[in-house]
Amino acid sequence: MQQQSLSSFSELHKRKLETQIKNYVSKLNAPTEIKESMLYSLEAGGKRIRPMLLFASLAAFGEDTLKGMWTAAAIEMVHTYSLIHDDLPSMDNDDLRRGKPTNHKVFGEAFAILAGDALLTYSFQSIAETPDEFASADTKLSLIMELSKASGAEGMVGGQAADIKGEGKQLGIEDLEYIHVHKTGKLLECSVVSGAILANASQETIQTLSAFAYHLGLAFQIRDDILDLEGTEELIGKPVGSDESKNKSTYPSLLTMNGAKEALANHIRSAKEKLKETGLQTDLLEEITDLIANRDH
Ligand code: GRG
Repeated sequence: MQQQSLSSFSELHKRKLETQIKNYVSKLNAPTEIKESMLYSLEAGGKRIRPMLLFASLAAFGEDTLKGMWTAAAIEMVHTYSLIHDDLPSMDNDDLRRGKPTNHKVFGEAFAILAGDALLTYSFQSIAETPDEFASADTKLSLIMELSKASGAEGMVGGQAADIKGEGKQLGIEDLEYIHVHKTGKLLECSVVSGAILANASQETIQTLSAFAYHLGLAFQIRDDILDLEGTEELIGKPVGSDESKNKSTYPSLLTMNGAKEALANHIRSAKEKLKETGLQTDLLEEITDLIANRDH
């Protein structure tokens, strides 16, 4: 079966997802301020990489991508909550996110915390509300289990905790990998694996797709570090590797810029090998992989 191009696939699915999210939050029987705070960050211009991975994963199995809408919205809600809390004064204390004032700058710290909490809890409700024609009770339970593990102490929260613990210390490559595999990678993996769960894939295929997502997650982060460093160097007008860019452990600071680029290429190659191993129709997943390797923001 010939699949459609990634740009038309993404455009269509992004539109459907954004409508789903807006309707979902708007219909909540809750104080207006909390709904506004949730929607502000949900609609602040995210790239929707995680939902697209889930839809592309379903497409690889030749499944109806609509099945994944409730889980895709759930994962985007968890991602959005993590960004709101990450920006708080007690964490990164950021004033801007995606070029706009951060949630706590607009709604205050208490509402930013509450909006994050509401998004996290709402995500599990969203999966549970997947119509029965698209997912059995067992499937929904597996999806909720997957998302809980990916977001909690064994996943994203664990990665964030390790990151905070490592602040100001010189980390080794293994520590750095632990942080990124958990902080960023687990939710990306959950997106790909959720598509496979909805498609009733075998354990073997799920494991191969998890391995794909592991390499994709690290590639995503290495690219992020490279972009950050290039941006910093441009801003401060200093050559790559200068002292100003060395106050944080990153892939370029541990491996040099060339080493980081090489590691990125290796992870992209391994990710694509894993996709081939599945024997599925993985064109869209492959295109997303290339986009992540080459992204400029
Ligand atoms: C507060 C529990 C808790 C966790 C925070 C994800 C995270 C953990 C923090 C975000 C910090 C950060 C910038 C991590 C680097 C990788 C990352 C997740 C980037 C943002 O993801 P994109 O590029 O974001 O998909 P958009 O804006 O497109 O949605």
